[in-house]
Amino acid sequence: MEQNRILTIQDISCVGQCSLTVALPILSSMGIETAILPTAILSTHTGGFQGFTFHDLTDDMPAIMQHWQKENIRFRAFYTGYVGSAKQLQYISDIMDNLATPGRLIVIDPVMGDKGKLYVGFDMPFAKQMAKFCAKADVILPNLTEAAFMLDEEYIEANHTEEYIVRMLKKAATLGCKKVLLTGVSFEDGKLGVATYDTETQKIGYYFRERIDGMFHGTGDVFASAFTGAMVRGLSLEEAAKVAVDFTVEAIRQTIDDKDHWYGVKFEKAIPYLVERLK
Ligand code: PXL
Repeated sequence: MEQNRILTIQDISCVGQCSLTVALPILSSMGIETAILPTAILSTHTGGFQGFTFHDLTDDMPAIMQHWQKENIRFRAFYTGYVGSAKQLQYISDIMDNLATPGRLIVIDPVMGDKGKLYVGFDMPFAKQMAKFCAKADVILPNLTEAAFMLDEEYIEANHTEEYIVRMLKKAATLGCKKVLLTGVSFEDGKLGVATYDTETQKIGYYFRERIDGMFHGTGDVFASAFTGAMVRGLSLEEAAKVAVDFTVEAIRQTIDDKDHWYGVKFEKAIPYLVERLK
């Protein structure tokens, strides 16, 4: 059996253009066989819809892993996003240990908040568990909110100093991951981007684009999916970061004229750009 597939582990928000409904089409369009492990099923995401349903799938995870083990199913890469509980982190950790091909790649997006606040349903103890879980990663992709909660650091929205960003990158690396990619970095008005740090080469990199004003839900998942796909396709940390930033900007550009489209971005319209870019 060909084992060159990725497993992405995050929730299914049935409506709302985030998590698995974003990761699956993006990774597939990048030519990567993608298996999924849903952590929960929600009627919508939690970022603005009222009265969403939530069905937790934690207790399904051990049997799913056992079945995959029996069938000798393996994964060459793992990408985790929205995970609901510390218990799930333990199961996911077991899956990574038991079902990886040699040279596995692990990308952890420690999804738990944005704009200085945790999402509904997350708390400080979970942030600490997620911080521990990050030790397993080749690359972690926190935004500045998530980094601040995991590292007991101050959250600063904009006008960052280089000293602040470098401190966040280096402190995040002490969680035990090999590479760190911080999103939401801004050294000057009108520019927004990412910072990268590779512990092996000690190299720090930056990539910025013009800031597009507004709040765009789900862009973290769009970014993380394209980044992971680019890494799996063999791009370097910095190249994968650029592709993912540019794709996310393109998805936002496809959305800004539609004022009613508040719950996500129209990443589908940007997929041709991504496919072309990777040729
Ligand atoms: O985009 C991150 C995300 C994923 N899954 C669910 C969410 C959110 C952000 O709010 O609510 C269920």
